[in-house]
Amino acid sequence: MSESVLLRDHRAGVLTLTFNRPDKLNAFNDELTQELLSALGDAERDPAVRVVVLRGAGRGFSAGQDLEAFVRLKTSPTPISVAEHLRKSYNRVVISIRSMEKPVIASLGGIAAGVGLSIALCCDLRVAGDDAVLTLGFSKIGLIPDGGGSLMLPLLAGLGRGLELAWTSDRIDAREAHRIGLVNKVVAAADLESDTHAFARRFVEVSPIAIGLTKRAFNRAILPGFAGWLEEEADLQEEAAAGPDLMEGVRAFMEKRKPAFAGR
Ligand code: T3D
Repeated sequence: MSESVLLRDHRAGVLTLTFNRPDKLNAFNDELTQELLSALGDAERDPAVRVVVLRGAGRGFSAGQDLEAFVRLKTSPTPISVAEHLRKSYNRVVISIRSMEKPVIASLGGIAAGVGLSIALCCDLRVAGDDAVLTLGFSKIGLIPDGGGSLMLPLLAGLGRGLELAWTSDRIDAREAHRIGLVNKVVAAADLESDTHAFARRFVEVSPIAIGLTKRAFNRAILPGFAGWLEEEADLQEEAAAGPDLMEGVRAFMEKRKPAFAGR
């Protein structure tokens, strides 16, 4: 029997969910997305779960949408639109993260790219190993940051820095991510798992009432339109995906060559 694409480990009030597609740099296919959604729902309902940690198996957190799976979705006899796909997958994941009144912490080791990075940015807190590399990656395939990335990136890093990272898809290391406010702390890569668990345990000690209502207060103060913005973001992504640039970008990535964008 093949191993699950999402591993669950519940210890001392901390539920760790591990994306487990290491041979694909934990890129998201529909199976992983649905497993994650289901695990987040269970975590929200289970009072024994006080903190949730998201991490990736192997040498990365996640490389974002699985581009091979994406090509299959786009070229199937009944293709679903990009906006539709976002609404039934990533938007539900990040709404679940933001609305759960418990801390959700991303533990970033190795690469975090595309919607993998967006999901991490939608978490409450981020711990990075000193081997972490963050890149938006969307612009390289003609897309905009989705999964809440177009909101959380400028909120955390500021407008100018956010736009620069989104437009260039430059890779930044853990220290730079910490300097510009994208991660809360940087630890030695070898200690990432244990240090994240110890950090998560600190929130198990705090009153769950204070934890939950503080998150609700911050959400209402700073992100009151989060779900509505995701709808608009999905529509913009649909516009970006309407022309040939998206498939040219994806094919160029898979063929390991530079894309020749038509500008549409
Ligand atoms: O409808 C919708 O839902 C649209 C929503 C889209 C949301 C998105 O996330 S769009 C963005 C998708 N992600 C990307 O564009 C990132 C693509 N990957 C990369 O840019 C690089 O691979 C990384 C920066 C992530 C890592 O670079 P590096 O040099 O460390 O590794 P690599 O050699 O490029 O990749 C290693 C392998 O993973 C390689 O396969 P191979 O050659 O060893 O067989 C590569 O093809 C594969 N891989 C990496 N990313 C993906 C992937 N396979 C499928 N999907 C991926 N996203």
